[in-house]
Amino acid sequence: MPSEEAHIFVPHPSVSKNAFVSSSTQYQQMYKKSLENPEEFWGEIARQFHWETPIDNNRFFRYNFDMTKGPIFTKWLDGATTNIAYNLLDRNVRNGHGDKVAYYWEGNHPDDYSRLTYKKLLEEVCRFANVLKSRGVQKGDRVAVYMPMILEAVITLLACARIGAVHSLVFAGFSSDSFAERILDCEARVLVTADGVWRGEKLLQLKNICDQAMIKCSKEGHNVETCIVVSHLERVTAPKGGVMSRQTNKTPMTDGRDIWWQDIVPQASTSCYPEWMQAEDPLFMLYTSGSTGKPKGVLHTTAGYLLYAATTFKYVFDYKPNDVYWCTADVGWITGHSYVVYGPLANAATSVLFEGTPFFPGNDRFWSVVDKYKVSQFYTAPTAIRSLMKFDDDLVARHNLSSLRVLGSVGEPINPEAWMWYYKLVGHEKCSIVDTFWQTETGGHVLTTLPGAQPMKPGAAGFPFFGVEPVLLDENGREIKGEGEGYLVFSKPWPGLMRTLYGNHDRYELTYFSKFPGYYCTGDGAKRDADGYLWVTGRVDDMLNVSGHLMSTAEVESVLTEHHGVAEAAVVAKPHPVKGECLYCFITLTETGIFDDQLLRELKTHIRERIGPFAQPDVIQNAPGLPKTRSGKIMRRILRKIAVNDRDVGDVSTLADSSVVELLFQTRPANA
Ligand code: 6R9
Repeated sequence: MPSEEAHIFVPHPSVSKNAFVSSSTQYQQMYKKSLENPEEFWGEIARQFHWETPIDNNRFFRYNFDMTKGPIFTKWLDGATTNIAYNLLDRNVRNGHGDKVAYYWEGNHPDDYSRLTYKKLLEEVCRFANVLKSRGVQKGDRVAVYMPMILEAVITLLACARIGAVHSLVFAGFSSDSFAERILDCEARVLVTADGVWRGEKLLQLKNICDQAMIKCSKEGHNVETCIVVSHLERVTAPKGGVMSRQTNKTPMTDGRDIWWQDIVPQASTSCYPEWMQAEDPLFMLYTSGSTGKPKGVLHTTAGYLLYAATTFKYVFDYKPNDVYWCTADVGWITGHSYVVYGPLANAATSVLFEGTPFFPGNDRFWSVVDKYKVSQFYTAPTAIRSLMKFDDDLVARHNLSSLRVLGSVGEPINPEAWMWYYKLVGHEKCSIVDTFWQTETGGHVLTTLPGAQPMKPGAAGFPFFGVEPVLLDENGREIKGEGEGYLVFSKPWPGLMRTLYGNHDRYELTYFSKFPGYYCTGDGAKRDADGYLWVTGRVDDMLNVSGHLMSTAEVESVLTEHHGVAEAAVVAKPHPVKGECLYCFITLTETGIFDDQLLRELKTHIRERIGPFAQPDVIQNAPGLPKTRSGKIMRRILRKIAVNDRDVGDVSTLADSSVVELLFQTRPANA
């Protein structure tokens, strides 16, 4: 298939006609206002929410991004007080949305599903908030959460928010070591989890992992005092039918410390007065991997995060009252926090909460769920799209997807091949695609097109969201105006930007603000084209330099996946005596792809033609799987080790499946 990179796709009239932002001009007006008059722009939005202490316009927004002028800080709406759970629940119930469905829960097994209205969610949140209080949790305390995609996960987060506790959710796929490290870092005394969960045909015994983590914490002198466990397995269908009772599953429970959720929550009162929080009080922390050493506990605060999650959700997904929205991300990463929980609820949206995998019971599960709930906005990651492209098109085509209007992508640059497949097969060339660039640190989308406003270019993130001012800098910190490529940085904060790294403000300043004084540094590269579109080229440390030619891994990967035999590609640099670096490529084949000399020849020719002779790979390895984090990001750090046959790969605890690493070591090609 030829590259469609140069193509532009105008939003379909059915999308732009009724969109909140329906033209480029309207976007530009709103964008201009957001930068020139943030008080007015965000003030209007803030008025839709409840403030217990009103907003003080003299302290609306302050910041310092320049370390030479003093400590780095960002403050929004300082002095105002509010409660996020109150705004997401009580306010919506009061506005007549009590009987509206907040979540359709869809289990791993298609026989398991349920729904929760706003009114019921409010009651459940209050109950659990009262339980947390009864276990001694107070404002400012950290609560560790290790949960699957079940309604209690959302309830737990909002219960924390209601009483001012700081939730620290760790993705339930992290090892007990990683979890222990994170519990220790935030000194959580209360932990909330579930006995286990089915993911496809695999059973994850979450409570066992928590037990091991708690033992490790005790050895370090930190004791978790309360562990609340949702009894989940007994209420869902096992992959091959039947249920698993508490007796057969034998979840270990420690007297005095561990309590079943079901034994304590139903008795608790359904009303709980919210704790009024200062605008800059912490809401949650979420760990993200650092390039070295300990994971970073990114801290988000109350008012700014609320405004930003709410506003990006509304405009980027163009959410309207009768829509059903579905984000497939796990709550364990930032996309789950902002766009499964906070953003949708702030807009009184109806969402799907999906526990399963795209491949169970069949490879068309996503499309059958879209059809079942008549989903209008679908938000997923390029890695998921690529893994589904491998299968027969009929798996998509056999389902009615006509309810879809907006398709979202997040997590990494989307290669044009995957974009086109998403656009044509899933979106029937009628849906707008929003390629949302953002980070755990940014709290919400920072670069994207808006579905009814701008034409889309496959692979380009597009334009800054309201209030966001992106800048491209060269190595010497000089601004690149107009067309060009450089470091992607931001010159001032928007409401959702993180405020610090928990317990380590020095590391925060050093990591994000020391390279270019006066700018927040994303660590990503980007290029601006002649039309002003921004294309994120990947992490700056993922750049390749072959004989002085700088190229991004994303660029080469995208060309490799244009070949019909290649489903996914990951490219790393390998030191080379002559070229400095050479390309080492890992490719995963499609169902019809055959790894033979002909394929290798075709790929090399294709890269030569599309990028240039200097980009010709030295090694192409057949990779049935790639080392990926649970959120689907390829860990190139590990691939770089495989490329040089260095088995000292370091921490692999964040990998979804660490066995692929050994396999790739064993199958290195002879010429590697
Ligand atoms: C939301 C999320 C952040 C890193 C980020 C960048 C990459 C995310 C992207 C993208 C290109 C996109 N990234 N979205 N790159 N286009 N649309 O993924 O947060 O897990 O913290 O990762 O992901 O490299 O710096 P997080």
